[in-house]
Amino acid sequence: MRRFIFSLMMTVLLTSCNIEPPTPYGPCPSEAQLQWQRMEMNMFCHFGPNTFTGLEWGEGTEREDMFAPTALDCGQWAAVAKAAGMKGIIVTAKHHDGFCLWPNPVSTHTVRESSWREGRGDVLRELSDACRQAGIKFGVYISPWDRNAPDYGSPEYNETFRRTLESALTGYGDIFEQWFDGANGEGPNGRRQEYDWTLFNGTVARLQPQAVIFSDVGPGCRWVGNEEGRSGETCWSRINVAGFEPGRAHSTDILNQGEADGDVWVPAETDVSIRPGWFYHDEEQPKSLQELLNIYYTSVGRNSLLLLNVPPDTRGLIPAEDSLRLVEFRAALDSIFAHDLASGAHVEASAVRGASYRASHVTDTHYHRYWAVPDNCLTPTVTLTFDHPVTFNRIMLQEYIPLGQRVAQFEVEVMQRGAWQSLCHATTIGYKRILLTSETTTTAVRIRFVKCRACPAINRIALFQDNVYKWE
Ligand code: FUL
Repeated sequence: MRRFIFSLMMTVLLTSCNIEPPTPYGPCPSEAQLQWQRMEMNMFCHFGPNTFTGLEWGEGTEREDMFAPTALDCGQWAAVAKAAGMKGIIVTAKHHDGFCLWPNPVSTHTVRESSWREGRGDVLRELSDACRQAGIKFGVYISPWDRNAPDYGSPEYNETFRRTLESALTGYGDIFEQWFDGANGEGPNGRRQEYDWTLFNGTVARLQPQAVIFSDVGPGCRWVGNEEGRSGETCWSRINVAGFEPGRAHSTDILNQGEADGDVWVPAETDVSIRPGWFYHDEEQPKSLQELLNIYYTSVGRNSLLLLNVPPDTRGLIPAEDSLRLVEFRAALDSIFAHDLASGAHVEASAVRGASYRASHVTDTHYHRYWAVPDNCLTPTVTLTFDHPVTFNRIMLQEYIPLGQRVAQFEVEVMQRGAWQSLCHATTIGYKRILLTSETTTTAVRIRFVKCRACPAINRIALFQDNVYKWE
């Protein structure tokens, strides 16, 4: 009898410890998309003939000798990116003018035809090596639109472009992101191209299976719909893609906000330049620290990845003004997010799925530990209580996105003079959401989930005091 009771107790104990995680809801990120999203901030480098001509869209007829950096040092680009806390660099290996920053064997408009380094230079080689040395990832922008390729506008060009991809995607190590621009203008013959996206995406998938493919409609990540650094206040990482293709995508509003019922996981990437142009122009200046912080809050803080363009100049170096601004930006982010005021809170929830999903997981920093509730519990609350009053003006929340995006609406309340008062409310969370609030002092914060598409799974709630960004 005693043995029976013992084994019964063991069974109960084991089942309570091994409660199944919530079932993934809808489309979910692939491992590569999850790793990509966790990078949060990457650097974009527009560099090529336009750097020297002052154009934004080169004609394709520029002499190769125009490309003449006097002191190219990709180690400096990587060092700047690293100091700014960027996890990867994406370079314009080929922009619309067709000029290739590497000796592409299927083109005669490349570094090889220039006198830079006696035609033996290769920017992709130098940058991929520098990234590897700095411990950051390397990605490429390769424009399908080509104003130089003689066969552009004919079926043969798709094969030329496939071989271009093949040459850039082999021999330079792992590529974390392939950036496809949807622009489709006229080529040197005045013709436009019918792009073979199945061939292009298939080539990337075959040669660099872990690469996240960017375009208006993914498949890896999508354009956020503007170049101002602004993701939607509501931002789903899902969209419907049937019937759309790069350059012929949804409205920019849909790209900006995603679709709650989207059939595929294609998270938003916010690409924006630190200067007015994408390429370096002498007369332009980098954005202010306040502008950069605003961009951070409206991109990383709204469930998207920030791809910040920092254009190298005619020397082939990132100008001092830009690198200093980035160091300031990093220092500001570090000071804002260094001290999580919620870390010592007592956390209680209206429901808990089981011991492995306890509420206190929201204040630890272990990515794969999260708070979850039973399947039928769509409107739970979680309360953080403090021994001493805390003062904060930023709230950060993270959903455990390996299980999909589940929260559609929530409210933040704070304890004021013995009663709960509403502080703010918002819609989606996704990978990361940062809410800006007025400065608030309280002994307890409660998050009330008002509408969830499936029981929420939350891996982080944090509070910060930002004394740098002046939010109106
Ligand atoms: C656009 C391009 O046309 C711009 O020149 C720039 O490269 C930007 C990132 O994407 O579609």
